[in-house]
Amino acid sequence: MFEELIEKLDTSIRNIRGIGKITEKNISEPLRMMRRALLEADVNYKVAKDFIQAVKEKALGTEVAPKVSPGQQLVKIVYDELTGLLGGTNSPLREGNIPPSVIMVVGLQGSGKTTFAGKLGFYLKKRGKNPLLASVDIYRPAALKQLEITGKSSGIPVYTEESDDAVEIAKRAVEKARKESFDTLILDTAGRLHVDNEMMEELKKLKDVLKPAEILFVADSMTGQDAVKSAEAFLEQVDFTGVVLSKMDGDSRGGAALSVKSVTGKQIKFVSNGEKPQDLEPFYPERMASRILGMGDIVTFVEKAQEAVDLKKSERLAKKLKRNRFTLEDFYDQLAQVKKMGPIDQLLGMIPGAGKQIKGMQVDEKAFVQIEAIINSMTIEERQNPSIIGGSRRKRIAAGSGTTVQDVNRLLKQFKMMQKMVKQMSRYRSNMIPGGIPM
Ligand SMILES: Nc1nc2c(ncn2[C@@H]2O[C@H](COP(=O)(O)OP(=O)(O)OP(=O)(O)O)[C@@H](O)[C@H]2O)c(=O)[nH]1
Ligand SMILES: [Mg+2]
Repeated sequence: MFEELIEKLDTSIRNIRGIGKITEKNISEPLRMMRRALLEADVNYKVAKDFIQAVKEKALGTEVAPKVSPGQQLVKIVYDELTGLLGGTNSPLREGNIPPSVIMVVGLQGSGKTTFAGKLGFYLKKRGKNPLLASVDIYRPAALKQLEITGKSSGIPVYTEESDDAVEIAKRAVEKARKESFDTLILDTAGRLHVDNEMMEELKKLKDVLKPAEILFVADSMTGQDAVKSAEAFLEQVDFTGVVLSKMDGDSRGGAALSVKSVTGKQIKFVSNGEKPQDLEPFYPERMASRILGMGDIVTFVEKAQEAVDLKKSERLAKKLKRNRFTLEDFYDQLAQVKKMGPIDQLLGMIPGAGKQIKGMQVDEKAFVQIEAIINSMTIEERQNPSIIGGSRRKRIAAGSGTTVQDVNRLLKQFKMMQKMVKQMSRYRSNMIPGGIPM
């Protein structure tokens, strides 16, 4: 599923990952490649264009979080946009107030309606529901037989009736469902080669009479952009509530599917990817985006770093580091941020070369409170320029913070160590990690 898109996007994603700094110039070529990959994978032209534009604007308007490389940040932005394009979050099936909930299945001829109706029955039954299938395809006698076979292989009862009035059949199917305590009625409708008035009128009538909880439009993903066009036509006429992408197991380019949500505004609810009853998946935009980009790990990493670190403070710190002005206040801020991120030793492990230098420096809860008290007892001048803190000042600070001179000494020593380390790290890391150092 989406194989071709995944393959096409792979190179441009790798290029994006390698970006050293997010500037208009740096990102324009990789984004152009990405746009081309989307178009080649059959994504609607306007959708691709808007997508790239949105990524670009976000990229230029977002600060890169510390500990995250600009490339990783950009991948995260692409992921977020893609998730949005696919519908944001999973949208479960709606249920009606009074059973049975009616689910109408609509779409062009051969799009996969009958197959999907059977699979949906199977899916619901596995989740403890008690569905009934019915066909209102009055135009092809073979259609009833087909649904009966489908129902049998899925283990779902089927209501059929030979009549030339679709609405009457549907009413009686609802009646049967109600009487026999089926909680869901899946109604398979007739397809046409092209959207025509007679067909739409019939669907509208069914909709008025049945008040379905869901009208699912089955889009044959093999037909590419045509599926998107017919979706638009159906939307205008019957205003369906959700989309099913069928035949996603085929060698379709899949890109059309990416456009459906954005063109119709309706959520993709299921992906149908085979002919067996179990070949049906509920659609999860986030998981799909992750699969398409193959980048789930980076996304989680960037999210974690963004949550934990105060961007503004890190930015200020980065500036200070450039001017070699790392003060005790910054020291305190950094400790506070590090604490927010989780167990210290785990974090130290993530900083190459840093672990050994800070070893022995205890940052437990109590020590932290003490450090705060000591720093609070200093004058602004002392915090910004600790070298002026001689013996008598140390005594005063110890007394003011309820600690001992030894405690103050230890803190000043730790600070000096940190300052030295920061200087070293900023020398070889500040170019790689815009926004600051990891601690
Ligand atoms: N590979 C694959 N084939 C599918 C899938 N869904 C349906 N098909 C096949 O596509 C063909 C048409 O499927 P149907 O379910 O009969 O389509 P329909 O929309 O009910 O067709 P009409 O009732 O004639 O409008 C059949 O040969 C199905 O086996 C799918 O997800 N994957
Ligand atoms: Mg059918």
